[in-house]
Amino acid sequence: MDALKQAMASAAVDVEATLQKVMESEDEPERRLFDSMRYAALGGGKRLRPFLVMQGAGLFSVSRKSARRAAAAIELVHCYSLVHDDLPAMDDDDLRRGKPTVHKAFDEATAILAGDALLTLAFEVLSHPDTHSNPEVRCMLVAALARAAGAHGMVGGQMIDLAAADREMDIGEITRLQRLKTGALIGFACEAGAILGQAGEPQHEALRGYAHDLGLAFQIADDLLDVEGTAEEVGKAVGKDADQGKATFVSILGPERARDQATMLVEQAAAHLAIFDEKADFLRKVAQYIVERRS
Ligand code: GRG
Repeated sequence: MDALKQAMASAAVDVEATLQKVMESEDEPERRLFDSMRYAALGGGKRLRPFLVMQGAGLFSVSRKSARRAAAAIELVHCYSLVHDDLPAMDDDDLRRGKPTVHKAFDEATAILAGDALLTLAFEVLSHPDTHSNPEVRCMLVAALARAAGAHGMVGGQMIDLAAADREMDIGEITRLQRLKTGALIGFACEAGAILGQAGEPQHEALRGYAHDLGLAFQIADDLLDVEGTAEEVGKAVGKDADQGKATFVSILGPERARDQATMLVEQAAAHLAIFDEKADFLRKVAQYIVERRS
């Protein structure tokens, strides 16, 4: 296994353990809710956002425990978004991370509650003193994640996406949609370490620039996988964008130009990290991995 994959696997193990701990079983009657939360959040996914948190935290000598908790919080929000996005009222998907979606394995009402509980648990985790000894830092983390996940970020992007279903969008509109829908959470993942490490503005600025380009490259790769990947590889239905007549980077630019654009964004992302030493090497490498991945 190469060093990047090893580091990603190690971050995934760390975050899995923290997720297990914060979702410990309850007795009946809430047990079903905890089962559905664990089903949604444990044992799957690339854990990319947690990896970004851990690597960002590594730039500022943040304790592994703090980084793990922030990483778990962002993964909880990500998992909630997947559960709700898969619901019949949204994307209506049966397969996620290679297994039946939460509303298929449980039921719709339970899936809604599981998403609600995962989202709120993220803020409980961040605001706990174990995440950081300084309450001001915890408050900054909570505010930044709330902004990234809410109407000014992911949920706002999802609304634009729904509203765009019946009309053409140009490349500028798609870029804005994706910056909110997937970019905002990736942005928080990249900056969380700087918040935990109480880094200076130039460091925040560099990580924001990196995250911006990384988020777009990630989305282009996701669009390409929807066209070129198989359900077996990606663990979810493919070909959905075309079936729904959705405008994407790939439908507008074509696969070749989209791939070129992603490669250019990866180079640009790495350039933002010039102010950091070799501690940022995995962040440089993961940008490349993101566009080459097959899942
Ligand atoms: C429903 C509130 C709400 C928001 C939904 C992010 C999102 C907004 C929906 C997810 C649906 C989706 C497929 C978005 C495209 C990009 C994306 C977030 C893919 C999934 O992320 P990965 O590839 O997934 O990191 P894993 O499973 O590896 O964690």
